[in-house]
Amino acid sequence: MFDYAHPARTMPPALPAEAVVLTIENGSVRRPLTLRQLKALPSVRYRTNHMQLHQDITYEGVALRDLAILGGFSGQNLRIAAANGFASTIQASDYMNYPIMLAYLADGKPIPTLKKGPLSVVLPARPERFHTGTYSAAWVWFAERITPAP
Ligand SMILES: Nc1nc2c(c(=O)[nH]1)N[C@H]1C(S)=C(S)[C@@H](COP(=O)(O)O)O[C@H]1N2
Ligand SMILES: [Mo]
Repeated sequence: MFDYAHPARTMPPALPAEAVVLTIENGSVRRPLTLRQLKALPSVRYRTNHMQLHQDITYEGVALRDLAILGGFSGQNLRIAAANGFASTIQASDYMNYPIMLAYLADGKPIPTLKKGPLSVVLPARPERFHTGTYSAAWVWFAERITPAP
């Protein structure tokens, strides 16, 4: 456990809720968000079959539409980058018309790394094309950065 008698040497790590988990960037404007700030935004929740996990899971998170509004690039294609260097483009026509989300809860619990968390892009059950090969790259796990697509 942590030894609070020696705070300078043994400070516990920042509470997870206070760590920056997502950065929204648009040109020179940079908006880092902690988990607490992300969870304070309007949320969406729905059940869908995760394309790579092949499991029906109820996800909760923030609609990409709302994150794009926050970044000031609503209506533009998005680039979502992940902690492992992967990045993918999400079409504006998809995220503006359907509640594609950045999920932080799966079946009511934080999403473990093995389930592609802590932040994972999730697409709704319909339209069906969201669950076909064309869209497999849209299911970005370990997401950490959102920008307008170049
Ligand atoms: N973070 C992250 N998410 C990712 C990827 C990746 O490499 N890293 N690959 C994408 C692509 S191109 C595909 S096809 C699927 C692959 O998922 P799987 O390896 O679990 O089958 O995840 C998508 N999400
Ligand atoms: Mo892929």
